[in-house]
Amino acid sequence: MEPLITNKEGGVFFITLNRPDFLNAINRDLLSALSSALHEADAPDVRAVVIKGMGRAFCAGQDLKEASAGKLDYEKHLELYNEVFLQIRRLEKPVIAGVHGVAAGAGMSLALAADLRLLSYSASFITAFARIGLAPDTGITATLPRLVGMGKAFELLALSPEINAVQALELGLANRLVSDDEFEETLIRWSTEIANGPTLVYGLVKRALNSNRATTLEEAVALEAELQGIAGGSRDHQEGLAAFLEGRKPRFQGR
Ligand code: T3D
Repeated sequence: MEPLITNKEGGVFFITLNRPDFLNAINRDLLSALSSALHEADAPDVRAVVIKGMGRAFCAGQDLKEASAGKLDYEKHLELYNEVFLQIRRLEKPVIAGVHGVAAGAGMSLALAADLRLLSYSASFITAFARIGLAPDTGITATLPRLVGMGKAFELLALSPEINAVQALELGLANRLVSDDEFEETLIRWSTEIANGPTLVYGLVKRALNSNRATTLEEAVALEAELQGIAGGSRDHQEGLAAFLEGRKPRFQGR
């Protein structure tokens, strides 16, 4: 069975982790397939990316059977995880994690690397690293404190409680929460809506939020001005202005 399935519908590139018998735990094959899929998603006709899991979970993190078979040099292995994290963060288009069932360890890191998270009520998060005597990885130390603040991030990473979907929404780990029945349809509808948006601007929003350059207020406004220079010269901006003046909805091309 292929560890990962991809398909494109309209401007949305769907990536489905496909090891349902192991709650989509990430082994080497799945990790490299994920990296290849993210390369493929970096095409101009792709305007939004969805990452989701097959079966009853989003992803249970590193395949611990592979890890315990002693096949892993952790530091080396993390280069692959880090590559995937950076690919998601550097992709200048919205990445949406569709989380139903559990997202644990590197599975949670993967969900938090995305720009947006749609959860179903069956979703839960467990950082899980400390539970098995590991330090947090795959970018979660960069994303989690930004979403929930330092104190909560420490609690989640150190004590590793299970966070249910409602708690996740309250903490800011979810953008939207829907019933299990509505989940698939909402994921398709929402990602399609997003894929029809001003993709170039979404990419610039992501670049600005990723940036560590903005350490002072002066640097923050300077970066905003640089990115506005790009957005202000785009076709989508012209279309946005024209649509406003003509009293109609804009038809964005993503450029
Ligand atoms: O460099 C590096 O590689 C280090 C990177 C590490 C990053 C990490 O991700 S560390 C964290 C790793 N993940 C975990 O510690 C989570 C382990 N799994 C669990 O704690 C539980 O499975 C869950 C809480 C996620 C779900 O529990 P439950 O009761 O719903 O399901 P289950 O019965 O435990 O699991 C179902 C099957 O999936 C089961 O297989 P079986 O017995 O039916 O053949 C189970 O062994 C398998 N499975 C679940 N998680 C993993 C897994 N198999 C391999 N690796 C897993 N992570």
